[in-house]
Amino acid sequence: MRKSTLFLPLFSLMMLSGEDWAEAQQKTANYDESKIVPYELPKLLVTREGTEINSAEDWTNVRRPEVLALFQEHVFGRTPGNWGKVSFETKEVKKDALGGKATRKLIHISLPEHPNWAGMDVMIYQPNNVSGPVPCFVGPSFGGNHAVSTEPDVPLSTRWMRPSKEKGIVDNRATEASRGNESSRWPLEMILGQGFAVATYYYGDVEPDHADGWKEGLRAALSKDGANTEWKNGDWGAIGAWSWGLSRIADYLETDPDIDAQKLAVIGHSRLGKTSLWTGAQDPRFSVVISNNSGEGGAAIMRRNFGETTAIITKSFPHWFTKTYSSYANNEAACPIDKHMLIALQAPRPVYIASAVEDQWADPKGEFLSGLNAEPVYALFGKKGYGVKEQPAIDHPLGDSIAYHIRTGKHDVTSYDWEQYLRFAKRHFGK
Ligand code: GTR
Repeated sequence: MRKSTLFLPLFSLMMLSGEDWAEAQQKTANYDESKIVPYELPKLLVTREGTEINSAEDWTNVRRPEVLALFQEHVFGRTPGNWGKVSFETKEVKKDALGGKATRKLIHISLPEHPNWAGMDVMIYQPNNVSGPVPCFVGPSFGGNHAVSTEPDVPLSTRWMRPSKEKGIVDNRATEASRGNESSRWPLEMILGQGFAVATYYYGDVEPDHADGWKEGLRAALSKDGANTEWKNGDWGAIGAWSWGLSRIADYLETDPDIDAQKLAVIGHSRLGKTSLWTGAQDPRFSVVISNNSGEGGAAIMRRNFGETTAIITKSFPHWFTKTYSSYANNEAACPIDKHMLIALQAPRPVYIASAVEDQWADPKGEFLSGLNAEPVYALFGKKGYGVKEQPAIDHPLGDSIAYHIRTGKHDVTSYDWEQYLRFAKRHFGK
């Protein structure tokens, strides 16, 4: 009797999925600023050999490649370069979408040399009342194109989805009840109404988001041993793969005369906000970069043990990162990067970091601080950051080439967030 009561809770704890385990940690994590152990950030403007960087040119040619390599080696892994030809197939162009306000396109992207990967379905909405090529927000979705749009004729994704009763996911598959479940995060009419297009894909098209997901995704298809691969230190993780998907959308958009490919803004929320930052770091074609509540592994300073930590994230979601990253669990000081360097990798392009006050798990102050500490790199390009040293009041957006807000409410993407991103993108795209 005693034995089984002891055994059961232990067993159920062992059976928790990474998602559930992470959620359980939210209750016991540290949210007390005074308990943060003092730390020193790695120096942004000193090379590994100790040379000081004083010019934009030296940042671009010497230190930036070094910092990018550090993120590959220690955090996200290296994106392999062996995918070969990329093919685009236009599945649909619907000129009277959203009641005539938009054209909706569905483009299937695949790799003819890697047929084991089923490819990705990109959905684009562009405004009808605008002449000439338009700027475009590019971002992945958690639930598929049918979840972003409320239009009933968007094909339902048939791919694996994370379990969610309220999102209508049954046996890890979307159902009719899943339609539109992410539409509040993608206010299409508002975005298109301001002259922007939106291009999105389901992140699970590139890799299902669970520990073994890579076996059915792009990573196995590109590796020479397929699903028998052993991921070594420095090999890419799922965030790298999802980010690769965003770059393939940019490949397509460069061929689409309706889109101004000089004006692409990459955007992502939460784990997909980590993905958008890594995309901006690797792919300069994204000329504006937006991180919405990206938290640990994204914009938040990893040396602050506040909310989610390196130890927690690498235990619950080891597949997101390269293997090496987990060696910094409770050992952050040994890591040669911190997240101000991920923000600096976006320079001189404008970057927007957003937090939410009820999203303490993502460490809003840590998200703010990464932008603040990236400012010296922007300064080398004559670009301004926040213009303040302290986190602003709630719902008081600020900043120039590095911008920030902390809004009322919880972990989410809201119209308030989009209002700021639209204003920011317009300012920087000169609209
Ligand atoms: C949480 C995870 C966060 C964040 C979030 C999300 O469980 O701990 O790092 O990525 O998921 O993506 O919604």
